[in-house]
Amino acid sequence: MIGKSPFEALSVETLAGRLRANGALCSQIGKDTSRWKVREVGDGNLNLVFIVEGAEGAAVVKQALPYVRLVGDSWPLPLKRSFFEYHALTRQQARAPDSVPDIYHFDEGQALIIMEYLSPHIILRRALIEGRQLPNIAKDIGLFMARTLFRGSDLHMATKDRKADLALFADNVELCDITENLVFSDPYFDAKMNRHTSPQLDGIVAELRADRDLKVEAQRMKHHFAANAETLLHGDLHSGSIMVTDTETRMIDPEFAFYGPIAFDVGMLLANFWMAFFSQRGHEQNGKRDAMRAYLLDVTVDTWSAFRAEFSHLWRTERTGILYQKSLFEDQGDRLGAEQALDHMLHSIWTDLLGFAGVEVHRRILGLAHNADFETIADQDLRARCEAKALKFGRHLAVNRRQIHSIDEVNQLAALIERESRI
Ligand code: SR1
Ligand code: MG
Repeated sequence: MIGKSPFEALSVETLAGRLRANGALCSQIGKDTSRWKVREVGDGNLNLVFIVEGAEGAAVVKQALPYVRLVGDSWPLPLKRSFFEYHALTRQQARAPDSVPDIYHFDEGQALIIMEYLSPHIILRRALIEGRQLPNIAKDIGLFMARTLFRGSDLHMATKDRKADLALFADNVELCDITENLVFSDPYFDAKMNRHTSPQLDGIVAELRADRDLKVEAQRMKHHFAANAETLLHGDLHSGSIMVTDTETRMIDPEFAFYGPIAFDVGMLLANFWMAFFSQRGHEQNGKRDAMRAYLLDVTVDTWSAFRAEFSHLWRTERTGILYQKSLFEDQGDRLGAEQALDHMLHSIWTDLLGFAGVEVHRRILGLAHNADFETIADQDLRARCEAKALKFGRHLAVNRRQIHSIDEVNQLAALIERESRI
């Protein structure tokens, strides 16, 4: 029985005994523990994730560990990340209904969240590696980002509530620290936990680390991330944090939730589509991936377009916070003034998301936490060629972001680099 007892990690063997009296779980899956089947399926970098099936249904039990699972107990990490994940999920559910799993139970002491088992959903990253084209992801993710990022900001919230939330999530220090180091700094020097495909990428890695313009831009992005508490971010919105079927899309795992710049989530997400694009060459043995590559570029266009359209709609209909008050614009008959301010805002988001996307691409190839898109390419030379192209692309985004004016321009560049044979 779990209650106020000290934290103890669950295991496949102990879960049923420890959660048998949990009413929320029993009401989802049935009380008869002799019928419970427990599997540990966590393949992320940090936590335990169990699927528990009973006579009447199934649920997911997610538990934080007091250390980074990927590295081991030499890297302690506080259990309170589960608290931030729970609170982020409840806010995302309210701001973008049906976009996250339903939550059945939260136990702060055991750092444990019991939530909806999403089935037959699979992780989006896996689907993209398999070459599956999901028709709804661009619209669903674009809407999710616009709704959560707009409604968690001073554009919409009562400022008292936003400040309370800002204070609440400000304590997610250790997870921010991971992002601050792993995303913005480690890739650009010889940090201890870095790794890359070697020796194939050694030359490019040395070039990037000696690239002053790139280092300066990466630090400007870090500064922007750390100093702009604009909205409640998901904080780790990559294709491994999204579950899909052909018709449904759900965002999971917001344990990195934090008040930061709107462009961060959008840039991280788009970077993962661009990495999926550059990795396709490595998965081509299952058939030609030209159509998949075209699909992925279309997804970036459609995601950005869905985000912009919904953000603009919310700007016009739900701008109830302290920023750009209607009393200064629409109420004075100055609708164009509000539109002008919206254009400025979308332009800043655009420029910044390119910077965040550039560094995200770099850290997934040069830092500690790689992604399966590249990692599952068994042929090291082929993998290195895909990665080298992505690195070049990422550098262009980070350094030249102010001179890039449309997503079509970005995608033309991606297609050009992808076709280059001498890399
Ligand atoms: C040590 S944690 C490494 C990465 O895993 C998470 O999913 C985040 O992306 C983090 O940066
Ligand atoms: Mg995660």
